[in-house]
Amino acid sequence: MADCIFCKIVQKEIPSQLVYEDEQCVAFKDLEPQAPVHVLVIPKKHVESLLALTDADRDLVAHILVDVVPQLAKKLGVAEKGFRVVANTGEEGGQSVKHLHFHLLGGRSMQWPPG
Ligand code: DGP
Repeated sequence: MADCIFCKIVQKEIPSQLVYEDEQCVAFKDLEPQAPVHVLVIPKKHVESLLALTDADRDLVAHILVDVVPQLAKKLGVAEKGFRVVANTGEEGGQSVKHLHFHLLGGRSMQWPPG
């Protein structure tokens, strides 16, 4: 999508610190890290949010959550102690970039409830 900053990251039109890439998704370091490990895992395809997913996206979401996130958590060294995956959705959910993304946060103890 033309004006989407994450689509531009996918297309390598703007730089990012990529930590993972395959045919369906990429992961890169968050520009404003909230934890020692903070990466964003996003589909290459533009999907606005969780609410915009359709039946056709089941394999894509499963790929991200079943295959990629656990593998990345291990690779980034947070699997053993634990980590958090967050998909902020919509205005009150705190979503600032309207391209579906899963925050993978780790390397410190997380608090609950979130702010
Ligand atoms: P959210 O607030 O859930 O929509 O998270 C968006 C995140 O994206 C936020 O933590 C900051 C990050 N971010 C925004 N723009 C860029 C960018 O250009 N590059 C990178 N690496 N991260 C970005």
